Amino acid sequence: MSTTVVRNPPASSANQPVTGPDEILRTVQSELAATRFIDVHTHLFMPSLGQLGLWGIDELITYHYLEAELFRSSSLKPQQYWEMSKTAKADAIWRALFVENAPVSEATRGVVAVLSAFGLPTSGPDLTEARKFFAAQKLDAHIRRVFDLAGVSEAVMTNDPLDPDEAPLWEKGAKPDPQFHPVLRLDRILNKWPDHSRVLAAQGYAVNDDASGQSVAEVRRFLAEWCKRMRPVYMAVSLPDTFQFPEKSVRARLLAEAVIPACREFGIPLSLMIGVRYQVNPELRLAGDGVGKADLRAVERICTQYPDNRFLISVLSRENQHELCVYARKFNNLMPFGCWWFLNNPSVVEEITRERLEMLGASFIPQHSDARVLEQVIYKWRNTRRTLAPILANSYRLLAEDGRPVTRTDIQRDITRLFRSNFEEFVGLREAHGRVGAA
Ligand code: RAT
Ligand code: ZN
Repeated sequence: MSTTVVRNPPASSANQPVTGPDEILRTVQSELAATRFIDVHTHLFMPSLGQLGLWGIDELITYHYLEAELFRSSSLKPQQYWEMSKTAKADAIWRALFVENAPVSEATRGVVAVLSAFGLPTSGPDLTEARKFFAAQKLDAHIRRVFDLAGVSEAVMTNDPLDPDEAPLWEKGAKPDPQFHPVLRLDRILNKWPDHSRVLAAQGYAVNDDASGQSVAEVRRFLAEWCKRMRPVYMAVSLPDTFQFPEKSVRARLLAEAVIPACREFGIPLSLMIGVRYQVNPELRLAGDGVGKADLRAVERICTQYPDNRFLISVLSRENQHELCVYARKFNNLMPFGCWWFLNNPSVVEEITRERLEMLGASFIPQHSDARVLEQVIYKWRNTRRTLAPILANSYRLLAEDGRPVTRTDIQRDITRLFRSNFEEFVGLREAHGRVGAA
């Protein structure tokens, strides 16, 4: 698999100025289409992690983004919904959001785009045909086809060493896959220490409820063992809008004395996804989280205090985006990435990406898919390309108007940087991890 799927014109024409807004837009569109992206944060799993990976029509329709929308357009109560089978849930969502209403929201439109990509009916009364199609797919070939349709070469996973369904698969030696990169996810340890310290203790680590004594050293030992087992490209945690650093808390102590030093030892970044208000409506389960504006001085302190560490940062609140750009201008160990979850709508992505380009040039990672269900990468990356093409084209138009004509080579280099090499370099993907085969 190569970085680009369509060969570009000969070098001579690639270095000619691209003139006029229409030609600039067309060149940006063709380079976006030709570049295979790295999806830097997903909830997808490589096939050797067995049943953990979600795919197919029923998973697509019962995505938690759609579950949240169901309760706005149906009289079904969450309690009734949770008691239903997966197919009955999908049928209820299909009826409420796709048959009784036009699917105009971002998440519903995404399902339509996926069905259409596979030539399946997009406005049928039920899901019979789609179910038949997905039941006939063989996973390995299906993954390759989906990645081709999405224009991605690799997806970065979210791997939880304390998930009782996932950990044993790694312990047995899950077969690595060049299309998927592991990430050591730390939410259970950092956000729910009392519950999970007991799990660590049961595994033989000398930890206790208040993280005193040998606890911190033992967490570090746990992280080192998992880094050797998983070879993650980074460690990651999602954090509430109330996140502070430093502070007197188990989380801050574990971050400062175990996680950040372990990242340094293994030469990998730490990803902080900040701004979730957990379980604002617990009845909605996974769909029940909200958003809050965070105090990004915590990020400032982290970047200042640990200049030898690298931090991938995504913030959930729209109100925090400008500040994040300002911090990225101050600290080159901070890499802003993605427009996640409630931000992943064209109106918001447009605003954030324009701001980032204006303040940071091409030195950021514009988007990740956050896909939970394999086929979602098709619509999420299609939407990203569609939303970003005019924004990038506009930057080149302004540049040309100001006296510096742009070439296809300029455009190609920026797009490669934004969607591949900023990530590869920041995490050291092709060096320490030796996963060259993937792209
Ligand atoms: O976007 C999502 O699916 C959220 O539920 C979260 O998973 C978020 O992306 C996260 O990684 O915490
Ligand atoms: Zn996520």
